Amino acid sequence: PSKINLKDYTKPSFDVDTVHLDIKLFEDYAQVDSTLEMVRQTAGDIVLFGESLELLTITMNGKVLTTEDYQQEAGKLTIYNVPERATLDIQVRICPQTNTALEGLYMAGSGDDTMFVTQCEPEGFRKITFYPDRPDVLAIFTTRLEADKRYPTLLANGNLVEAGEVADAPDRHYAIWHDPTNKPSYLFACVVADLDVLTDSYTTSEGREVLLELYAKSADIDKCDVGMQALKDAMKWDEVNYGRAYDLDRYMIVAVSQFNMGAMENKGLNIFNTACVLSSPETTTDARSFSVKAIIAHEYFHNWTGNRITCRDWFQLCLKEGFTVYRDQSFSADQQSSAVQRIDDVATLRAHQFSEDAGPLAHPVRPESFVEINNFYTTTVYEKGAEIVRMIANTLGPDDFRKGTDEYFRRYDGQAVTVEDFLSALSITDDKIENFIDWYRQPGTPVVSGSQTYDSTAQTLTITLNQQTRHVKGFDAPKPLPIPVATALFDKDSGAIVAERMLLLDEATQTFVFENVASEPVVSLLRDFSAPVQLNYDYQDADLAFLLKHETNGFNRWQVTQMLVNRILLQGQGVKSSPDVYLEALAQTLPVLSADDAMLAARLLDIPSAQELASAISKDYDPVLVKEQRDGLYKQVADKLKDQWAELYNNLPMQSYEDSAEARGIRALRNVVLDMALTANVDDAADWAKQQYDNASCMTERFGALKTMVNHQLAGADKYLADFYERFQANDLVIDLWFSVQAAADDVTPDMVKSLLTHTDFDWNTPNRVRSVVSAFSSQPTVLWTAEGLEMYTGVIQKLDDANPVLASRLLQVLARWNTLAEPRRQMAHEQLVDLQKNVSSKHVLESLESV
Ligand code: BAL
Ligand code: ZN
Repeated sequence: PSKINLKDYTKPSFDVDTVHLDIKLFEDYAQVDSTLEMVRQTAGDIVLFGESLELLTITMNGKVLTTEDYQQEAGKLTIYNVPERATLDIQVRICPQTNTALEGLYMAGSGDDTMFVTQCEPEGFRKITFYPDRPDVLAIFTTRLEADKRYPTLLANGNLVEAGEVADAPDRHYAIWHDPTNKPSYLFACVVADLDVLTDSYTTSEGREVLLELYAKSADIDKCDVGMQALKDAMKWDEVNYGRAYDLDRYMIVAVSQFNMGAMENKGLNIFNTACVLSSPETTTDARSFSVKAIIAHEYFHNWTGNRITCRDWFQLCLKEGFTVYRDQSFSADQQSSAVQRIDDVATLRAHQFSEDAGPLAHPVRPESFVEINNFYTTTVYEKGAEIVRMIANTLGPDDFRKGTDEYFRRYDGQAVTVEDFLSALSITDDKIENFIDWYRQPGTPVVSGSQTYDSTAQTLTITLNQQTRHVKGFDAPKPLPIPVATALFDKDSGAIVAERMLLLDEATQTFVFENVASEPVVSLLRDFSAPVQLNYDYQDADLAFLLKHETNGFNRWQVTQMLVNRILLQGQGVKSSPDVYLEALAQTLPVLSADDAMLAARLLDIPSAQELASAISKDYDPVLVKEQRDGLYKQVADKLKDQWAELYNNLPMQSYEDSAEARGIRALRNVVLDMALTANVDDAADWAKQQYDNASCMTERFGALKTMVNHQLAGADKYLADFYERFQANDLVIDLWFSVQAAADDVTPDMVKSLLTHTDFDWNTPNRVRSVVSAFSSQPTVLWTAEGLEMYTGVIQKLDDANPVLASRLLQVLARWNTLAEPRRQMAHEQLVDLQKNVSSKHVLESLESV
């Protein structure tokens, strides 16, 4: 497949002023008539994109075009000899009913329970009609939808202009929507369905009364309150923190059960995966419910960072995603403990993005070429992109960052822009910000190493830091990046901070001198994870234990435990630590912390999963050894505190459900303590699990208990699994949990997964269900990286390659680390991937296999 390069970007020859779409849905096809008013911008032909379309007619300025006037090849339709202005009328036929790729307009559901929805980002609109489907072509859309009346809900972007019956067709009706904002085609959306709606309203800081609507199936409408509240919170938050108010009279969200992504920010009409919008205490875990709020906020924030200011081309995807993730992370940090939010964001980054950056699919936050842009909706673009914005925000400080973002919105509102434009606006108070561009261009995670010397005569502490980034094949030799290293010096006697500075490491090696330091301090570096780097500092275990005790915020304490764990399990910086210091420090910290901040206590007990630990291993990765060591340390923690688990568990009693940070913390810690107690073989812990399940007030408690029973293979776990299934049979999202807990079980086998894949409730057409088995299974590397495990996994990819290549390629990315495996697994994995390569044809999957 051919590559598209950033350096080849050229402006479109024609702009589109207005688009009129008329989409008529019939039993087994849809007809799409469009009228485009086009205006020449530069010399050249009109180039329209179109895939899986049957072209019926095309006219220009009233004249029917023939193949003399245009050429159609490889997803493109080129029209020659176009005057300055052209009105194009295009009629196509499409088949949403057989569209299993879930891009463009597709039918979701089955039998009597179907609906039609769209997903156009990044290049789905070209599956609806021929169009200059690129983000730098902005137009005003008017959409007419026509369908059978058994689909009473007809929605499109913007405002409803008209609705009524179709003349001479008593079973059919229509609606016309007009979106007054200029938008790229990837933000187009429509929905044809039979849905209930939860309605609310919000008055913006500018005095606009906005109708808020959340559409879901009638059985799910009682699970929409959390999402609605989150939307109102997000609207307010963006006004307060960025001065951004909503700009239309209506904001709609639609819940869809078959969706490739989490959600989509279409202008005024967000479409959400049900998993990312529905929430109720009985059916949704706290973690999921919290992420529902974050995703609602994320999509809402896109209205300014993505929709009103959009991307010039898809290489700039991080422009909207990195900034919007940073915004949703900041919003979430205001909804709970900011330390816990930072822990979760950094844990995700380290587990997934560092791994991606260390493997063959490493790419810059702004890639320079791609075959299939869908393959670049990655943690690098999103999460590392957010870290860059965070570094800039921290470098500028809140006031100057706000000046910079105000300038960005002022300068580029209504435009399609680049990362350079973003940096240029943010630089108005500090031109060094433009140096952050190299973070967008260079792949690989920098490693920052360092050491200190103390001069007691001069009373100076000198810290020497250096940075190194691996040279990723196909890219220029890496350059030093500007790396902000938040640093504090702690007095060894008092435990107090004696100096605090943000060091900017922007050369390969640099020294930083602290004056007037009365005695050699303990240095805390990279506080709050001030840059997305790996840190190797010349610590003694005792320094880390000291920091665990004295660090001033929860994030930094967690970071210290992670360093200790890494030194125990991965010999960080060549140091092999004994677990004693870590175990002792935990034993001292936990009892106090569990009473003060249960959520943080739960996080401190986190030992990274075997999968996460593997992401730090670049060579001769042995999944069995990593799991043994990881489980071994987990058992040591459990045993060390064995006498305390009962008291801790009993001090966290189950109460009636409450959605407060404190209540969520207690539930999280109780689940961790339960698992620890079972690991330590505490008497009665099996009964606690059963009682917790039976008396649960919410899904966090019930599912926590079930998961523990399954993972510890408790007698009776099967009975509880069966009960769980019975109770929640009607709820797809809970049945996804039921599948996932089995597919991710500690004792899972490829055969068990195969039997889940053939269960009557398994459905290849529902990405959530596929992920609930396949992605869950991939969290068990010791089984995944076996001949049978890989055969099963690659079989899934092969099966999905044609039907849903976006999903297939996403699932395949888990296997990218095959080349770090120790032999003989490496060879075996290589052979299976070579076989897979021969049996797939989508450019999505082929691009993800390029390094094989
Ligand atoms: N734009 C795709 C979904 C999201 O990142 O919001
Ligand atoms: Zn986004």
